[in-house]
Amino acid sequence: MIELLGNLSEHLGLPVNASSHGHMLDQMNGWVHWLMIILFVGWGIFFILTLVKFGFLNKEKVDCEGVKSHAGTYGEYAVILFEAFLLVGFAVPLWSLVKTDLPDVTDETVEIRVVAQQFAWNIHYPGIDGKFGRTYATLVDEEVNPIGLDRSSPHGADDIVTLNQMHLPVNKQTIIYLSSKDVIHSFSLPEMRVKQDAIPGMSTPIFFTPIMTTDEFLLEIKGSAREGKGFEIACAQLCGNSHYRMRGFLTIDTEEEYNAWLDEEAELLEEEGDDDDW
Ligand SMILES: [Cu+2]
Repeated sequence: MIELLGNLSEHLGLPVNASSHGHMLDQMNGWVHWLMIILFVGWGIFFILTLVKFGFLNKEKVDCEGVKSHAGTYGEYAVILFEAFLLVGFAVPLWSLVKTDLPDVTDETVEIRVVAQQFAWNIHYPGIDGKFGRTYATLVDEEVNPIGLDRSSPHGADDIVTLNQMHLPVNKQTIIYLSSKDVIHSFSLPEMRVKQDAIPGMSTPIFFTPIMTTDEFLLEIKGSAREGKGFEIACAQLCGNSHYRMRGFLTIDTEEEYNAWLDEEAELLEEEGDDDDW
């Protein structure tokens, strides 16, 4: 029953869901829409009844005593009960599940940092050692070091930093530590059902598990208006005059593809290092 009513979300034009928790949010969305449909139809009927009863048909019979029936009051109680049920029964447990109950970090967990700025996404990978190097505001150089990474700090030498390009392996728990360099942005992955404000001075953890690779996604959206366009990172918070072009790209790889990409990035880093020696 819960699932059946929640399936209304399939008809709401939502993006394809590509994360393990997404269907729960969609179901919740379905339930909220049922409540809204009931309220809309209920209030609409009430409005028309009122027009008929006290309006153009019955002008002479209108008295000044008002309504004596308690149906309206009971109706309001029913709505409050249903809203409380949605809030306590669904929304609060779901919020804790997808937002506050941080998963344990294991060897299998993918941890990355995302630093938003006007108007780009800097993606920071810990590299082979799995640990992030230190970053300092004083080292920030918009051309060569946008996040101020200290390559000489412990664990910093192998870190990988990309601009607007995020790769993740499929079916792996991902934790993103999100922050911002300037104003408030909002990190949004519509297909992953992830959206979180990026706030300067704060590191906000977000977590999800992708369940669909980019290749599978491209097959899934074939024939739709979205055809040919993979996952994107959108900024969902008006953050300045070029907010509209603050767009990143997310590729969900198979495990092998992901490791190959990491190797490639590590090689590029080495080549850059060689260049510096010259
Ligand atoms: Cu932004």
